Amino acid sequence: MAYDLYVITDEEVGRGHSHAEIARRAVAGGADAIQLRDKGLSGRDLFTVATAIREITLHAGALFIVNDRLDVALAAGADGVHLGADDLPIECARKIAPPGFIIGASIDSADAAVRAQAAGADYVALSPTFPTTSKDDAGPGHGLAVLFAIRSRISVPIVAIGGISRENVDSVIAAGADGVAVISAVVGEPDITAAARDMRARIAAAKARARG
Ligand code: TZP
Ligand code: MG
Repeated sequence: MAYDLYVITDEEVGRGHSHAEIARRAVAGGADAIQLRDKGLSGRDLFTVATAIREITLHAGALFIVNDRLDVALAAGADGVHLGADDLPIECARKIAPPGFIIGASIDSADAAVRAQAAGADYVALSPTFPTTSKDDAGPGHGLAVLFAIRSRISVPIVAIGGISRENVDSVIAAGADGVAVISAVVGEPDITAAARDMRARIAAAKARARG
């Protein structure tokens, strides 16, 4: 499963584009995974949007992950759910989810990454890797040294999230990230598809440089 370019939908950053339109434009630019993230929608509205994005991602061959809500993710036929410290514990989600269902976890340290992997996470996201303005309570960035430390302690993929830009994506991959999850660097750009394509190419080039 590829998490190289993991685009998180955000209608505020997306200048009037709907979640579905953001997803459509991002996969057209080669996004490997789309996360539906909206803290304000009711479960019913989130389900409706999730159903639309499921169609878009299936056609594009991209992964579809729902933020926070395992119930919505399962009901919409998503590939997975992304869970943070305030969401269902990973072990609980694992009990409910069918085999093969992806559970991603936000973590803030190498120890937390080890615990998340042991609990059954399929990938971890270092949150936030750098400072971000897209999440109010994100806190300070943990930085490349923490990313590097995590790499030697777990085997599941690591996604860097928070403040990832075209300028720093190379350093994040070099520090051991398997992919980057972004809002502003893609969703906030005037041409979402072109921005996704550019980030995707930068990630591929960085991986070629870092891993040979
Ligand atoms: N979780 C941790 S940081 C973040 C989320 C949802 C926001 C990432 O947005 P950006 O604009 O790529 O920094
Ligand atoms: Mg959450």
